[in-house]
Amino acid sequence: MCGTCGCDSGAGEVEHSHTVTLEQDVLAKNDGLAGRNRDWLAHHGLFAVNLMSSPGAGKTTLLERTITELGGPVAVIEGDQETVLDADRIKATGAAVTQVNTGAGCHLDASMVARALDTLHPAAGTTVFIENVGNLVCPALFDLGEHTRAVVASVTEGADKPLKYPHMFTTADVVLLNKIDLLSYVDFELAAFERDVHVVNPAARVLPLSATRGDGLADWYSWLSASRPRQPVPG
Ligand SMILES: Nc1nc2c(ncn2[C@@H]2O[C@H](COP(=O)(O)OP(=O)(O)OP(=O)(O)O)[C@@H](O)[C@H]2O)c(=O)[nH]1
Ligand SMILES: [Mg+2]
Repeated sequence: MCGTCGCDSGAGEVEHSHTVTLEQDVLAKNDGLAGRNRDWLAHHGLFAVNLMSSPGAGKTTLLERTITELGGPVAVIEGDQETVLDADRIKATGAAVTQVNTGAGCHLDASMVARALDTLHPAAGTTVFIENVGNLVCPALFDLGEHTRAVVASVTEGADKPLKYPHMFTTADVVLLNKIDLLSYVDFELAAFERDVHVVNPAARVLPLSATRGDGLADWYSWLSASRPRQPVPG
């Protein structure tokens, strides 16, 4: 994975036949920085959600609609290899946004998120959505210090993804199955998808939805508010 796309090149990868293993120290260093982000977020009264998916599953579309309908202060960290296209879409909603371009890298890491938080400096009570780089592999390995992880899958990708990309689904708190407005046009077995998510992650919630048509979004908003950490009562 990382060895072929160039991210973390020279940062300690060991290649064994067809698999590439990130050395533990790269991940350990990231975990340390993620812990600092977690403390920083708690100290500033913020709620952070890491949104991950393959390219085009609908992360930005879901964010545009969520920002408009959820209410309350929202800030967004946009991760993409290149361009500010997604940041421009988020900016149009009125939410604060900063774009992180990873160049050859295929995931956000905790240090990138620390810098983005420093730029955004969201006010207490803000929900910080982190749109990770579209990729079902590497982002799963990198803790960003987020409170919760949402994986967006879509019916056009096929129902076999939980078993083929288990790391992504294993670390998810919620799996948002997007584009269900297209179910009648594609060969996608919803029951098999849900079963396989629970094979790799029995605790994950699966929420079918359509970011464009609006199905299931009330469940997503309820899930967000239930997952928000309770703010300490001042004094
Ligand atoms: N039919 C349908 N199309 C959708 C839905 N959600 C998103 N799309 C379309 O899917 C395409 C990709 O959506 P994006 O929101 O840009 O996807 P993304 O996950 O942010 O993509 P990357 O940032 O490139 O990884 C766009 O053409 C959207 O209009 C949905 O619920 N139904
Ligand atoms: Mg996007």
